[in-house]
Formats: sequence, structure tokens, C-alpha cells
Amino acid sequence: MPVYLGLDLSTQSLTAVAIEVSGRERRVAFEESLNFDAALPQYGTRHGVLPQTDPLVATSSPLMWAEALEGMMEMIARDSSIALADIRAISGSGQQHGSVYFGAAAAQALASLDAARSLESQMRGVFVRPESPIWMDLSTAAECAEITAAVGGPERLAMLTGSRAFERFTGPQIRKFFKELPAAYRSTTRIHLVSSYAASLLVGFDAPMEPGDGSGMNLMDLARSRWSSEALAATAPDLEAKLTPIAASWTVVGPLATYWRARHGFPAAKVVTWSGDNPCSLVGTGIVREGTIAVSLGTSDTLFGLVHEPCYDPSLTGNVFGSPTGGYMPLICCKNGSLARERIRDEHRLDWQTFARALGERPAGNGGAILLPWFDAEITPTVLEPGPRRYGLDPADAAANVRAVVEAQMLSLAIHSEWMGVKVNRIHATGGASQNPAILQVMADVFGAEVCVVGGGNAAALGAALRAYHADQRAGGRDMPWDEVVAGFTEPWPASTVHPIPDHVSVYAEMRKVYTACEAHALGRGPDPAPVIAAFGRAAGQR
Ligand code: ADP
Ligand code: XUL
Repeated sequence: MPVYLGLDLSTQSLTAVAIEVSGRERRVAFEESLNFDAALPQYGTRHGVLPQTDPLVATSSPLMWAEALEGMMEMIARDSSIALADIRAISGSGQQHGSVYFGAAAAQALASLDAARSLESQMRGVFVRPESPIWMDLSTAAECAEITAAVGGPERLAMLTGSRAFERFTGPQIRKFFKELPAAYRSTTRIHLVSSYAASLLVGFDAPMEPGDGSGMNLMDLARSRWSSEALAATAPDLEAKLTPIAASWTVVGPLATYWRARHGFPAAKVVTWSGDNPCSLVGTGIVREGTIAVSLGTSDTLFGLVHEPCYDPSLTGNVFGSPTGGYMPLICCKNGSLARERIRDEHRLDWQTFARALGERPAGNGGAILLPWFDAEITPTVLEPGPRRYGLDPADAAANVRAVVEAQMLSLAIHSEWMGVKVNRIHATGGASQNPAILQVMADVFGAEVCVVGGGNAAALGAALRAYHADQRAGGRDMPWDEVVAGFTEPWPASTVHPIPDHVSVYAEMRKVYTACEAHALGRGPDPAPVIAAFGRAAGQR
């Protein structure tokens, strides 16, 4: 049976999902993850990130990603659950915004990969920057301001590219590199996204970028899916020559390079443009029509949907990316996602089971106690001075802090996504923490919507596999409708569905005011929220 492979090169791990598809017969045949910290300890990452002294800087190793890719391909080649020869097409998903900087030696190294040697040994030394800035890097506030001014203001940039300037976006990161190390910038022959870099390793030449991921750079004209000369000029000189072209999401870049065939026994499968992890998750959670949203609880917590027309968030909090299905995806991203939950879990010496139990020990609304979990600098809302803020919350109370971290995360997602204007009836959940039904219950109660796990929690890798399938069909002359592409893989699992509890839904409708008041106060934009918290507490006593 034809096999399609999806690879997700995300913050903490590389995940592979292989699907078998023949007409209506469809199944996931292989699903494995390789955790960077555990499998490749020689790089010294923690949660996939290299140690830094500046809390706003976040980098990872492009060489480690290459070694992980080869490790995963080896794992797939050795596994007996799929016949390698049946692999028709491969695509992938990369953590968004991260960038890789090639020097002059890279093109030759890629073109002449020697099957007798490891990929890592041949890629070593081709990077102008041995460390890649990643999406968690928030050190480019100055560059964001400069780009914004050059383009004519935040609204203008958002209208053009789908987002105002965001610190983690690739354009501001490139500008910072150009300003700090101009000679190194000049000697850079190619700048890739994580996604196009990984695709290049598979084909043995520079792969194009894809509009879903390209729109996370503040460089792409969102409506036209092409580089914006205005945004390029505002960012750094001669930039277009250093970028690869933008190609449609279903483009077959080329066959898998001889290296993978000779060294690991893969067939000459089609390699399809890679996209970002969120655009791939859109497909892998089955959001192929307007009206449903998905929430990914991975390293970051993201919420996204699908629309047909290009747009931007007038409140300038969120982003609009291209969708690999052809439309556009509004998205908000919170940086303090899984790692903030882990922080509270570890501070109170819990595991995920006891964390879930502690969550149930406190009532919905937590008596008005609020934890703004900004352990790291935050993206939504912008917080560049890290540090959690507590209102009416004893830091030593385990159950209250567990409840508070999850409630604040869900309230923040709900409030900051209001600009999307979607009436939410059902949420498709994915990502590592979607395995935890207690967390999903708070999500259901805050949004007043049912929540179901889709894509087995690995929606990004599954979405990449489904994109590979779609592109293979298209290359064969059949433009398969997306409903048909995802059928059999992304239906909500009835057993995983969590229903909202009506009493809790009304508590959270009130609690939005408390969260909003605390956030405004913490950001220096509002008065002391004590009266709002007290009113909420009094109302809770009467409920
Ligand atoms: P990414 O793709 O961004 O690397 P994942 O989607 O793989 O991240 O999610 C990893 C996170 O999932 C871990 O950091 C961990 O905190 C979280 N996680 C795993 N299992 C659970 C669980 N049972 N409850 C809550 N969170 C969990
Ligand atoms: C989205 C974002 C993160 C990364 C890592 O804009 O920054 O979700 O894609 O997952």
C-alpha cells in the first residue's frame, strides 16, 4: 500500500508519522519521536534550546537538527512496520520562524553527500552561524521598531505581511544579524527557515520556502505569496538573493537525494515543500473548513483557525499565516505553554497524574486567584521582562497554583483570540499536553465548547504526511479536495471528547474580567485589580 511520511522538526523533538493510504483504507503505520536532549546530549540543549546568559536570546543547533534527521531516517529504515519501497512522498513541518545561515561551502556539501559518511560530518562547517535563532528568541525589539518605521507603521506592516513586527519573526532576526555581524551577513549565501533547511537536506539542494511558513518572517506579501520588496528593503541589504523562492505548498521539490537511497535504502520518493508546525497542524487537526478552531498544547500554546481572505488582527496581538490548504490561518501564540505547566508541576514535586488530581481539588475560578505565568518573556501579550505575577495566590499552595496556571493559559487564549470572530463550538486539540484530560476540561469550560483530541497529539507530523499525500495525488493529475485528503485520519475521537460543564462556563465568563484586569495591571496599563477580584469572589460565594 502507498506510504506517505511526515516529519516534524519541532522545538524539543523530531517526530515521524507514516500513513498508509489506498482509497478508503487508511491507517497510521508508524509514529516515533526522537527527543533532542535525551538522544543527542552532546549538543547540551535543554528542552531543545542551547544555554544562554541573556533571557531574551534563544538558539538551537542546525547541526543537531541534521543529526536528528538522519537518526530518525535510520529508525524508519530499520522498522519493519512499513515497507520502505512503498514510500511515495515525504513532507515535513518545522518549528516556525527559526533560521539557518549557509556559507559558500553549503551548496557543494549538499550536492555531493557521500553515502559512506554521516550527514552531520558533512554538514559540519557549512554554517555561517553555528547557532540558529529560534521562535523563542525575543531579543529584537529594536529591529522590530526599525522595520516598522521603515514600512510606515505597524498596521501597514500587518496589512502587507499578516503580522506587525514580532521579535521572534525571521525578518527582525535577520536584521539583528546584519547589524551586529555585517561581514558574516555578507558572506551568508543562503538563509533558510527550519522547514526549508530540512527539506534541502532531503533533496541535496536549496529547497524553496512555503507560504504558510514564509508568512512567519515579516517579509512575505501575504496576499500574493511572494517576497515583498518593501519589507525586504526595510530589513537588510541584498536580502532577496539570500532567500530561496516561495513555492506553492504542494510543490514537489525533487526526489529524495541519492544519499538517503544509498545509505539507508529509501526509494526515490517525492520530497514535497515543508511548512511550519502550525500550518501543518491545521491540516493534521482536520481544520480544512472555516468555523472550527484548533489548539496546540506543545512547547508553545497556539490557537488557530482557517479563513479564505487575507486579513490581519486589528488589535495587533495575533498573526495571519498562509494555510497549506490555500487559504489563510489566523493564529495566536503563547510562549509560556508546556514549560510553564512543567515549572509549576516541578516546583510542587508533582507528576502529570498528581498535577491532574491537584487541578480538580480547587473549584473553577480558583476563588479569583490569578497567576500570569510569564516565567519566560511572553509573546501574547508582549512581555519582555520575565517573571510570574500572582494576584491573591499563595505561591506555596500546590493545588491553587496548578489551577491558576491552566486557567490563566486558557483565559489568555480565549481573550486574545476574540479578534478572529469565530463562534467556537468545538475545539480540536493536539500537542503533548492534549494527553491530559484535566487540562482539556478547563479548556472546554473556558471556551464553552467541546474539546476533542485529533491527530493523536502529533498533528504537525500527521499534517505533513497528509500534505505529502495531497501533493502526490496532485502530481498525478488529481487535485483531491482537502476533506477527502484528511478523511479517516482527523475525525474527532468520541472517547476523547470533553464536554463543557455549564456552571463552570458561567464562572469563566465572569472570570475573563478578572484576568483582563490583572493583565492590564501587570502591564502597567490598568489600576489595581483588587476590587474586580473581590467582586468576583463575592459572586462566587453566592453561586
Ligand atoms: P513540541 O512539538 O513543541 O516540541 P510537544 O507537542 O511534543 O512539543 O509537547 C511536549 C510537551 O508536552 C512537554 O514539554 C510536556 O510538558 C507536555 N506533556 C507531555 N505529556 C503531558 C501530560 N500528560 N500532561 C501535560 N503535559 C504533557
Ligand atoms: C508560532 C510560534 C510557535 C513555533 C513553535 O508563531 O512561534 O508555535 O512555531 O512551535
